[in-house]
Amino acid sequence: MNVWVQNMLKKITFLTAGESHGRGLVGIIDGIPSGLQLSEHDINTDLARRQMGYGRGGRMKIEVDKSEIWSGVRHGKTLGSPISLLIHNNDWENWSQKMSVEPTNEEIKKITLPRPGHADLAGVQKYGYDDIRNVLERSSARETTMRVGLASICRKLLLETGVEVGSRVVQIHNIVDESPIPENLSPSKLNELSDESPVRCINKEVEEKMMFAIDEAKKEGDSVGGVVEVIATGLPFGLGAHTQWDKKLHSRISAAMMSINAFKGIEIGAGFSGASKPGSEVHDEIGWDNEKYIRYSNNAGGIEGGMSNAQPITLRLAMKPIPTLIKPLRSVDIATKELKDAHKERTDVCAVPAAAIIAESMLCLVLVDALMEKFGGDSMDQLKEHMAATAKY
Ligand code: EPS
Repeated sequence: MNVWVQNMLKKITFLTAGESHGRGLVGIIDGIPSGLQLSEHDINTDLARRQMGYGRGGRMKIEVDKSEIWSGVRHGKTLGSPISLLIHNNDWENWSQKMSVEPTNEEIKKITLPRPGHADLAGVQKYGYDDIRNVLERSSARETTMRVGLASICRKLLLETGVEVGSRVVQIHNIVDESPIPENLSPSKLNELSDESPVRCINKEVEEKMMFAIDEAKKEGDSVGGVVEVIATGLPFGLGAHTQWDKKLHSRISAAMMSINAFKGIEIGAGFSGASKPGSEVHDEIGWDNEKYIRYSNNAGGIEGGMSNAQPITLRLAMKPIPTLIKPLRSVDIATKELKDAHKERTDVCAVPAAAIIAESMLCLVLVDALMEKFGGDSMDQLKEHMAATAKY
C-alpha cells in the first residue's frame, strides 16, 4: 500500500462489494492469523442477529442471510490467507431485470425524486446520473450485512483472547433507558439479554414504550432513530498509541463507527456529559489492589491518551431516523426540476436494534486490528503466546 495513504486499519484489510438488490454481497478480509477455528455457522449467528429488530420492513422477511466461506479456511481453521465470503440476496430474483448486469430491453422506470437525508442528491450530482437507483443501491444499509459477516471472524478471534463485545439499545426516538448495565454482566450475557428483546432494550418497561414509539411513527408514515451502547471488556493496556493522530485508538474506533449508515454521533465514556463537569468529577482516580492498578470509575470509557487502559471500552452512538419516509418530505424532480414529494419505497421504520449489531461489528474489526498491531503473530498460537508474555491488564 502507498505509505502516504493513511488507513485507520493498520494490520487487517477488508473490503465489501454488492448492491442492495443485486445478486448478493461479497467480502474479503486479510490479516487474520492462521489456526482460528471458524465455521459458516459462527458467521451466520451474527448475520441472524443483524436481521432482528422491531420496526424492520418487508425486506427482512425475504432475506435469510447465510454466508458461504469461499476461501481462507481449511478443515475448520483459518489458513492465514484472505478469507472471502459470499452472501446471496434472495430478493435478487425480484430485481433481476431492474438490476441486470447486461443491458436490458425492458423499460425501467428511473428514480428522480431525491430523499432528503439520503445519499440520493449528492450522489447523482457527483456521478452525473439521471437515475437515483445508481446511488441508492450501494448506499443502502444492506451493505452492512457483509461487514457483520467479516467482523464475526474478528469476534471469534477476540473471544479466544478473552475480549468480549456486546451492545444494547438505550434510546429509540425520545424514549430513553436510563438504567446502567447491571454490574458484572459480561458483554456476552448482555447480548443474550438484548437479543431476547425486539428492540434490544434490557429494561422491559422501556422496551414497551420504545415499541409503541415505533408503532406511532409507522402510523404517521414516519421513521425514528436512537442511541446504541457498545461495550468491550478483557482488553489489555496499550492498544493504540498516543504518538500520532491516526494511531489513537479512539480516532480509529470513531472513524469505523461514523462509517455506519445514518450514524451521526459518538460518545466515548462520559462523552458529552463530561463537558459540563469539573475535571475532578470526570477523571478516573487510580488505585492499587496489591496485584494490579484499579480505577474507581470509568468516565474515560477505557481509553486514555489514545490507548486502552484495561478498563471496559464504552461507547454510545447516535443514529438518525431513516430517510425513506412513507409520508415523504418535499423534494425536486431531478429530470424536470418540478417541486414534488420525495421518492418512497418499502422501508424500515426503525433500524436501531440492527445498528447495534453493526456497531459491535465495527468495534470487533478495529480491536482485532489494534491487537494484531500490538502483539502480532502469524498464527493464533503465536498471538496468544505474545499476549501471555507481554500483555498487562
Ligand atoms: C434500506 C432499505 C430497505 C432495508 C435495507 C436498507 O431495503 P429494501 O429497499 O429492499 O426494502 O430493509 O436494509 C437491508 C436490506 C438490510 O439487509 O439491512 C436502505 O435503503 O438503506
